[in-house]
Amino acid sequence: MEGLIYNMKGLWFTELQNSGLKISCLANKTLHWEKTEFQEVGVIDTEIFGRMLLLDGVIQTTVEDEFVYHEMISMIALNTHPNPEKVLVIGGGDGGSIREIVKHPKVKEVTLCEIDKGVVEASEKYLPEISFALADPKVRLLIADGIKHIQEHENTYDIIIVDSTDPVGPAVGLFSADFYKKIDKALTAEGIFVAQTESPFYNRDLISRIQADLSDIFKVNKLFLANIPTYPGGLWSFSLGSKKHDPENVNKDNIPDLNTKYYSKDIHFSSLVLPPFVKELMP
Ligand code: SPD
Repeated sequence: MEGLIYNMKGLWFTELQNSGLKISCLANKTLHWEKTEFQEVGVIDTEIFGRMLLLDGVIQTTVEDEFVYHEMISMIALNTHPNPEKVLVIGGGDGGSIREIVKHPKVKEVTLCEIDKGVVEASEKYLPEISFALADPKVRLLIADGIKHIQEHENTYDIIIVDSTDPVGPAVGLFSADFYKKIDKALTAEGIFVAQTESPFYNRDLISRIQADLSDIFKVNKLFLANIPTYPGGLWSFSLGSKKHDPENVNKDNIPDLNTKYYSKDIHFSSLVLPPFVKELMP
């Protein structure tokens, strides 16, 4: 598998995080590898982060640090919308975001639209602690193209979450202004959109372009941050577009306790406080 190298010190997985940066993890074993119609899907067991999902040699999630990403991509929007009954996740075939979303008492139905069946199957088999909620009765699992799905579902979802890979190859379209306009149409009148939007250190142009696009479409546009050790630079960004509700104006007393390990009532607000070098990316 791409990135796995044996040397005298053992089996090391290395991700080329960008043209000048690599991260290496000591691996105990390769549990799964397959080439699907869309990408290379791998699961390895690592010394520090436990089992790790790789897509085209890029770390997607690990058993040890996944909670940060999955709680944050889900909880800020869920606790900002007054009645998040219908939620859509595009991508996210590992099921981690779904696990968080079904925790919310107001969610009635969550649709997962993942293009690659191989990601869902590998996650169900090797990452059960992340994927188990895919079997929840509130979940509707579609193996389909997310862009096509939102085009066919106007005024349908209260929250849309784009839990994508990096903006290369098949995911490029999920980071475009055209896509955000379609998201806007697929959302209901008080709808909220959240997407993972990469590193504020290494993807600065991308983040400022996304925020500018969102500010053209949505009444409220925000960026929030979380620390994810296996992603480039550790500090990670999420972008939010909202038709009405501002995550900064949420009443703290109304945030339910949903058994989270990173997200909390305080983190809800503090994650939206941007250091000056990130604030300057905002329009
Ligand atoms: N650099 C990797 C970014 C991956 C973001 N998506 C992760 C999907 C986890 N559900």
